Amino acid sequence: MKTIIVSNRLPVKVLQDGEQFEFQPSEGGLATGLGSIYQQGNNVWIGWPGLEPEEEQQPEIKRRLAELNLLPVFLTQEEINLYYEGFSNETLWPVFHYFPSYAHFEQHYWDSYQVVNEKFKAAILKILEPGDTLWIHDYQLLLLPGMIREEMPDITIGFFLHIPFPSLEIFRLIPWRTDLLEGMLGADLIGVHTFDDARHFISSATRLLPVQASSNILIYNNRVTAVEPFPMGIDSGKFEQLPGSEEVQHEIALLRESFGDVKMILSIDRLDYSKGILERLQAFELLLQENPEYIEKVVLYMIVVPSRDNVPRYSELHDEIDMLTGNINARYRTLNWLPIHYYYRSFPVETLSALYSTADVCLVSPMRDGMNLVCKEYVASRTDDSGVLILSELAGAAKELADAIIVNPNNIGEIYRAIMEALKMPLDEQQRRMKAMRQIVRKFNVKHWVKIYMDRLYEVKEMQNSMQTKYAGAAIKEQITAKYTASSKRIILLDYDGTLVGFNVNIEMAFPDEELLGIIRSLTDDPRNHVVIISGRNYETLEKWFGTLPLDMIAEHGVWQKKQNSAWVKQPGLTSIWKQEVYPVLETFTDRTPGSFIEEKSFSLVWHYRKVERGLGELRATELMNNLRYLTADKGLQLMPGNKIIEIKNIEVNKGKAALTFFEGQDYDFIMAMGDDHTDEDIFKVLPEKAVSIKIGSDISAANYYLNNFREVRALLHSLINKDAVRL
Ligand code: GDG
Repeated sequence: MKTIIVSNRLPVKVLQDGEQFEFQPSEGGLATGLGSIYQQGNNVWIGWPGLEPEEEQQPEIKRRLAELNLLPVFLTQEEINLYYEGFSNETLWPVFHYFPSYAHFEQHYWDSYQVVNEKFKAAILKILEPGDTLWIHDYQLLLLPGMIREEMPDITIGFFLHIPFPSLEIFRLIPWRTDLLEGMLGADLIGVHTFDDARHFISSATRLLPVQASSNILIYNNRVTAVEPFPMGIDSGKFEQLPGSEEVQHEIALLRESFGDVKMILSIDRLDYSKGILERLQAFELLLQENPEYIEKVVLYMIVVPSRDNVPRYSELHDEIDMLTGNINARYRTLNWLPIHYYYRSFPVETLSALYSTADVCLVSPMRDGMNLVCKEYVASRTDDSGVLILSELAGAAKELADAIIVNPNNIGEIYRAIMEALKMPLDEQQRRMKAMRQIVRKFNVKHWVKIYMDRLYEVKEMQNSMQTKYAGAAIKEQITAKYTASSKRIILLDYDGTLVGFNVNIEMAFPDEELLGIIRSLTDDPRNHVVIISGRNYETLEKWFGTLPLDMIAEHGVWQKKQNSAWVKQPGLTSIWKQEVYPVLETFTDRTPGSFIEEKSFSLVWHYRKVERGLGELRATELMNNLRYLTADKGLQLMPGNKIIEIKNIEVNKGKAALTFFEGQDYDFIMAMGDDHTDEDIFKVLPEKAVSIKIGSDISAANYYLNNFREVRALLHSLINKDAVRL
């Protein structure tokens, strides 16, 4: 059993010297965090090595990478253009970072994205074995979990999205949105950085696909996927220790010497429009403009790491940054002082560490950022607890680092005021805030992140196994039929809506058709069969539909019972006086929610929202539940959310309890119950072990088996009747 990490890029730096390749493991946060996993045993990391070698060079590269437990997926230049720079960076990246107007929706980008995801799939399938665990990373590979799931239905798949997940109204703009969601839902656990990302994913999944959600657990195609926030951390130990090293000490000394008393504001990002670099420059300019006393007293030390400069948007941004920086420097510089120290290149981590240690202020103001690790690295590096972090509220990290000065990155005036506040902040205040943030960064470090993610992934897998019910396929049907034919005293408990007939938007329209009546008649014709229809409907309806057949009935989940040839009787001791208080509450919700209506039964009230706009109905239902929770608790009432309904009923009323009354003094040798919603779960739970219980429409149940829909139920009932008839 091995673990396979998959990401677009392998964690290596390639040093190419003519025909020769040299590989160095990268020191990035993700690589460090996952190092403990992929470097062990026969575990492996699969990804693009970051170069396009000739075909004959590939085996050698493969061999060299294998020594580092890495397995390459080679991409052609065209694939890099269309899948990576195209669909990943010109379609997904802008949409996911709330820049939809920058997005290109190009069919050939999408085609290539699918082809490359398939390529990754092929590479994985070559080595994937039952029992293995896959952990797939990021937006370049959104389709991959679904593709693998199709081939290996039981394999454990984790997926982590490192960038934000946008709100539904933004996400739905993508022409291929449902394919992307389906791809992600192939995972068992979808990890994101923040609760908001999880919330947005859940709302997109439930609105764009027939996904059922119960809090953060989603059910799609009868499979459970959990969606949860796991805020990614950094290798905090490394950033705490680096400033102590000789090399970093030396660089710190050089920086102190050249800046002296001048305060340093640090800014480090990859070149990206999501990072808010231009707005940051404008805020710094405002500072100099409004407060000339800061001239020669403060510098902005700005590193922009080259990134994606083949994408036109990025090269434009590069030009704009160059220009604005040039303007500010030209306008404000003096003979001995340059306001912005701007570098368009990357530096060794030792230089970063020296800068983190020296900077009085770190200014991190992205327009959107999944997490942002730079701010955490700054915090971890401040071993004397001094320094001030200014952080955008739209970086995932702002959810954890509440002691930073939090700013809206679009509000240039606010960033400017935050810089002023930071420059003037007394040391004890700096230390109070930094200490609190350092504790968080240290505790939620990248190893912790990997651990809690992996632990949760296995928990989700266990949860799936414990909830899973077997599909009543051909072999199981055979067994059920064999039991049925071998028995002589049978009870068959049948729910109605969703079990014997399909779900109808009009509740009056779901009456039994001729085929169904034929099946029930054949069942009841057999003297060995005791058939019970056990429904939530009112007794008048059941009487109208089945009153003439030789069967027993339970209406309103157990309030009313009718044994063959006798009258309907009511469960004793029930009261409905509570309706006077609950009804008006339901009425207010009905008035506010077009399409909803109230159904009144003798001992229960039902609020229906099946005709309400999707999403609004669910929202109001949750609100209604919260509203009624206290009102119902002390009145012996139960609140039952069902399929597009909320039912309020006496707590003693329960299908399971009602079903048991048919077992008193009886000794059945064949017991079968079928039902589709969670009121039927009460029956499944009370039945003796030997009973055959079948859930309809979902494999997540206390029942032993499941079937997909009422047609399969009818087919099973048909085969019971027919098999038996043949034997007779
Ligand atoms: C994506 C998401 C999420 C920067 N300059 C140099 C250098 N760096 C290192 C930093 C830091 C990393 O690059 C940047 O990480 P961020 O998190 O800030 O940003 P993205 O690259 O956009 O990452 C982001 C992240 O994924 C993880 O899930 O936080 O939101 O966008 O570690 O130190 N490293 C070196 N020289 C440099 O000049 N050596």
